[in-house]
Parts: sequence; C-alpha cells; structure tokens
Amino acid sequence: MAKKTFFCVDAHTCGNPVRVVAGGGPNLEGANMSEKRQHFLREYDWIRKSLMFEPRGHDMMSGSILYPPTDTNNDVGVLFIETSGCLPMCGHGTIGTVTIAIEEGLITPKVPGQLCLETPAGLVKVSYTQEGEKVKSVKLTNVASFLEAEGLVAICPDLGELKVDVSYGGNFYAIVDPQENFKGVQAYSAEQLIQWSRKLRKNINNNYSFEHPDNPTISGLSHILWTGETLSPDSTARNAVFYGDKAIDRSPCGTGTSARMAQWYAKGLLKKGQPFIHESIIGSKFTGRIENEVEVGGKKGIIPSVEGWAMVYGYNNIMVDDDDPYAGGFQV
Ligand code: PYC
Repeated sequence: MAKKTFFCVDAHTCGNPVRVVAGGGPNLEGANMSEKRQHFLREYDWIRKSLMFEPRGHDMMSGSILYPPTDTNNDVGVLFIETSGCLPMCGHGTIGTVTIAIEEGLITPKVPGQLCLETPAGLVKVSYTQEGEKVKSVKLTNVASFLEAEGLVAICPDLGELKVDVSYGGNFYAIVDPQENFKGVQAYSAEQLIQWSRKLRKNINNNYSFEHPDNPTISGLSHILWTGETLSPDSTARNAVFYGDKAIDRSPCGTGTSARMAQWYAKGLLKKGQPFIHESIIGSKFTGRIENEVEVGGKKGIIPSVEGWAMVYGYNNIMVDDDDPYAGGFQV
C-alpha cells in the first residue's frame, strides 16, 4: 500500500479554479519547461488525473506545479495541469498561480512587483499590484499570438455548417463568431455549447492540422471559443471557452483572449494599445491589450497582455492512496 500526499493551495481566477501544487510534485528532467512537460506526460500524468478529476477535482479543475527556473535570470518555471492535459500555456492559471505564489511566499521575486515565468510555450513576463499582503491584479505579457487560419468550414451537430477562424494565443482556438447557423453565446445553454464543442473540435481536427511554427510539441486544436453579445455595455466582447471534455471557462480565458486579440488584429479590428475588455460566460472580465506587433513563422502576430485578478480560498492536503479504486480520478 502506498499513499502520496500533495500540499495544494486553491484559488479561483475570475471564477475559474486554480490549484497550485506547492508540495509533492515530481522532479522533472529537461532543459526547459517544454521538455519537462514531455517528461511529466510520459511518467507522471497520473498526478494530474488524480488531482484534477473527480473525486478530488471536477470538470473545470485546473492548476500548476512550480519548478526552479532553467535560466537563473528568471523567477520560476510553471507546469500547467488541467482536466484537458498539460497546456503549453494557461492565462487564468498564470494569474491564479502568481497570486497564490506571492501571497503564500512560494516565490521571492527578483524585482518586487515583477516576475519572469518559464512556461512550456515560452517566457511570460508578469507584473502585479499588491495591497498589503494581498495581490490585487496580475498582468501577464503572453507569448506571441497569431491568426493561423480564416474561414475554415466545419460541421457541428444541430447547428450545421459553420465558418471558424483558428488563432493561437498559447493554445490553438477555433473561434466561432455569430453567423447564419450560430446566433451567439447568449442564445444557448452551457450544456449545449459543451456537447457541440466536443464534436466540432473533432470535426476540425479530422479535417485540418495545426502546429506551432517554432515548437512541434504544440499542435492540434484544443479549445473552442464561442462569441456573442456582452452582458455589460463596458465590455468589448464576450466568450464561452470550451476546454477538456466538459468545461466552459468561468474566467474570460487568458490564452483565448490572446488568440481573439490576434484574430481582431489580423482583421484590422484592434490596434496596438487599445483596451480589449473580454467577458466570460459568468460576466467576469479580463483587460487585454496589444503590447507589440511581431512576426511568427511568416505571419503577422502580436504580443498580447492580459490583466485580471484571483482570490485564494484554501489549503488542501490531498492524499492519493493506491488502495483507492478512484486513485486515478474519473469523469462522468
Ligand atoms: O485562461 O488560458 C486560459 C485557459 C485555458 C484553459 C482554461 N483557461
């Protein structure tokens, strides 16, 4: 009989969960976080499944494990764990991880108020503000983001033929804007969007392929970003982001916001410096901005920033016991 204990700190970023594994994570080999992610997926994916899926987690669960940085000029390496796998990059995960790490003293920043994070998708710079011990806001400057493909034709059950754009913001997103066969997120339930998303993602991945021009370990369409009418007149846009097999992001999704800003930029709808206030399915907001214009694999892209907040809500000593028939987690 073996029992493994993980010390976790739980938070939510604008409503979406972030569980940071502060103790019990495995040592990983690799020259950078992308290689460490591959090592984790080969040998330790059971930890992700145990901590993210029921009965210790749930359909939306998401989190991270912290590692010493490869380059000592940086502050920390971050491995993202989620029901969907180990994402190359996660925006709400970054905001929650930074909030937990600073408030709980898990990282000592080299420069107060700033952090350099090594993620599997690349370097992510962060600035944060504090009031006393509390982190009030976190702004991440994300990896280069770009519109990969425009107007792809895909088939969705019930809705029929849809035109989607595919954009990269740390993960590949199919963006479904309102059109003849899709009225916008406000017209449907989360349950409907989840059921359609699974099939739409499969249909797109069966007919098209996507690979990051500089990192072949980042490939395939993982997320569907449905768009629609905003709840608040102050917001620029609203989304419902599907991830994993059963989740709609409760936050406005950091990598999704980056991907959508890259889409708007490519279509001339958003310029460098303009605020992009993105609303989630529950109405929580991130503020995005184009910080810089760049070229990625011959395509015009952007360096986006995304700003939001997180609240820490608990400590969680989680045991995974070999005798537990559900040690590896499950999903219904
Ligand atoms: O915030 O980037 C994000 C994210 C990805 C999946 C869920 N949230």
